[in-house]
Amino acid sequence: SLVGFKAPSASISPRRGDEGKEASGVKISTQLRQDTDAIVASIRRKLEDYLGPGSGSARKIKEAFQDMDANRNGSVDKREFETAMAVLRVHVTKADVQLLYERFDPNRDGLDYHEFMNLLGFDAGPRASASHAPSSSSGRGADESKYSSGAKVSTQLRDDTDAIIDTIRRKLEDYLGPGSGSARKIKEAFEDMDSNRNGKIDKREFEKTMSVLRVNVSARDIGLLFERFDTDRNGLDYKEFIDLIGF
Ligand SMILES: [Ca+2]
Ligand SMILES: [Ca+2]
Ligand SMILES: [Ca+2]
Ligand SMILES: [Ca+2]
Repeated sequence: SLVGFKAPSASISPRRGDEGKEASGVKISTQLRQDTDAIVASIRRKLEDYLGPGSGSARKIKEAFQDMDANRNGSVDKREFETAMAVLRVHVTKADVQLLYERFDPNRDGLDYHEFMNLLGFDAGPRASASHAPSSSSGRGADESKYSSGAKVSTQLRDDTDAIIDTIRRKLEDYLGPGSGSARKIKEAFEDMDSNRNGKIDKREFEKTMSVLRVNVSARDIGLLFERFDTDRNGLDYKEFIDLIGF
């Protein structure tokens, strides 16, 4: 059920400029934006009302996404979306849903978590190479859905990196303090780590943060982490970072 997750209200950050571009980096027409802005705003508002005040954690939003994804295939299709809107008592027409999906589901395979975050107003940054990345549409198994990149990770690589990931998550939580799970804090942490502000965390930036967090990682560990999470080998973008820290 949708009952029980907290509102993302305090965590929803205003989009930055970049007219004509979605956070996903997909160009959309001004017309489509105008046609959907009102309903998007209404959905965000209703979600906040329904879920109550307070800042929502990324984990809770993930749970909400999983609730909406009734058949658990990793994406919210139009029918699942309509059901959720009915539960939330958001009045949307089929035409509205059509337009929303045109805007937020540019690859037409249902709203994945990243696209859902965009709809909610979390600017997850451009998907660095959506067109080159391994397609998540081609039969992503349920067991892989934890890694929203859809990339297959070898069991060996997983074993080699799980311990260090746990350490990093724990240290990051300690460092961020209360509310460390909020999407806003996580976004801020990402921006802090990305010291040259190019939208990606490279290995040097990552290493530097680990020393600030007093996480003892070897260059080999970092190599393995990037092998696992930076599947397109251009630095950790926000989405990959989210995968790493476990949301
Ligand atoms: Ca689904
Ligand atoms: Ca999609
Ligand atoms: Ca960077
Ligand atoms: Ca990357």
